[in-house]
Amino acid sequence: MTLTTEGPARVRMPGEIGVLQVKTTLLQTIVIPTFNERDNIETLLDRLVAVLPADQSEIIFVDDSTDDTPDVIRAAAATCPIPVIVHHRENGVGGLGGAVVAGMRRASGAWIVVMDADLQHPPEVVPELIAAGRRDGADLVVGTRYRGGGNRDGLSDSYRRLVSGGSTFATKVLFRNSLLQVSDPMSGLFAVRASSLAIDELRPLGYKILLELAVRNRPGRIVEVPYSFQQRHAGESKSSLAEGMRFLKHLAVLRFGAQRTRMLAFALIGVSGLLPNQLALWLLAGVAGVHYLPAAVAANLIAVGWNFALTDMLLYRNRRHRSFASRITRFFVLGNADLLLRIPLLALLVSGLQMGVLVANLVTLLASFVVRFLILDKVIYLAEPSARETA
Ligand SMILES: Nc1nc2c(ncn2[C@@H]2O[C@H](COP(=O)(O)OP(=O)(O)OP(=O)(O)O)[C@@H](O)[C@H]2O)c(=O)[nH]1
Ligand SMILES: [Mg+2]
Repeated sequence: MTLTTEGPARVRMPGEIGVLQVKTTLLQTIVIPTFNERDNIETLLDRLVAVLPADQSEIIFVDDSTDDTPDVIRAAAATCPIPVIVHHRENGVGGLGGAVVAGMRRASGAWIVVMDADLQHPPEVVPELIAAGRRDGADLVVGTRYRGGGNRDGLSDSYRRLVSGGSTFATKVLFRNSLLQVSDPMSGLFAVRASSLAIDELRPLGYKILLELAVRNRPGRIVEVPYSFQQRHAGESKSSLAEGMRFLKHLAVLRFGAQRTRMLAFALIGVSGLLPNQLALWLLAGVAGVHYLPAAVAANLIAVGWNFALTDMLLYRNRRHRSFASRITRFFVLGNADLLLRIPLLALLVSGLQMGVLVANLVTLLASFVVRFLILDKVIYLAEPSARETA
């Protein structure tokens, strides 16, 4: 094995302050995330073997499959001249991005190349990525479909092209500074110099690990290598609407931070609660003839129920450590205790400070919103102890 001089990955071990230098013994590690890709493995390995120096390379598959893909990889690895590691995960934490980071942690190459298993990323481009990085002294080499002869012909239909083009544009606008040198921030094909990686700073969420890396690690020099995005070789796409929602969340967390993103989502849920609130009030007071005060209290209860359902199912789905009964009780107490705060505050603003009723009402709603969010976020839906510092 050749000992390269290009520098090790930076890894911080649990409980350790500072950075541990991991020895890199190879030129390159190819990290390939797989989810049910059994029919692509053989061709993928054959094509990688044809272009990579076997004594300076390793291939790490990080697999979250529910089929026999890991067995297929192990069988192919037995005759593969390049060492192949299969890291199968039962929990699939962080999805594709989490898999890539898990692979990076085990890499011993001075360069880590990330690519898909379905041959949409031609294996023949891998040596070009490394050569460009070494030649230009780059920390990050991005395979691009949008520059210098690259293309995205493999995107199956115009809908996929539109989604891909739209998300590329939005991402470039949101992260203008970090992505100045990157024309294809959605790319899943890239090479990173291991010594420039700060793995512990990455918080992968879904597909867009390159974006995560470019924004949080702030690599020095970034260069691009054009390539032609191919049709999927075999098997099925795993991208879905849920993955699209995860991407939007990823963008928001990267841009605004995790807590402010939750606050924004909580505000949107709160605004959406106006609809059932007004509807219930109209039905009770307008149609059924109930007095407007009890009708307003009932409408408020319905809106709190609506807010609870959305908050519990969407916003804090991963933090439901308390029992359902405990969560719903606390949520309702908070949603109605709200009135205890708002009514005296309203009286103070209107009678004490001579503020207009509508403006004062808005102020109390905003104050209550912030207080309720903080109680929810810090008391009712407590983060796991280990996740608290980043929550
Ligand atoms: N380990 C792991 N790999 C995943 C996961 N989701 C997708 N992958 C892999 O990530 C790569 C990209 O996924 P694809 O389904 O091809 O996504 P895509 O390229 O956006 O979609 P298509 O263009 O339709 O192929 C493939 O190698 C998948 O097997 C996951 O949750 N865990
Ligand atoms: Mg694909």
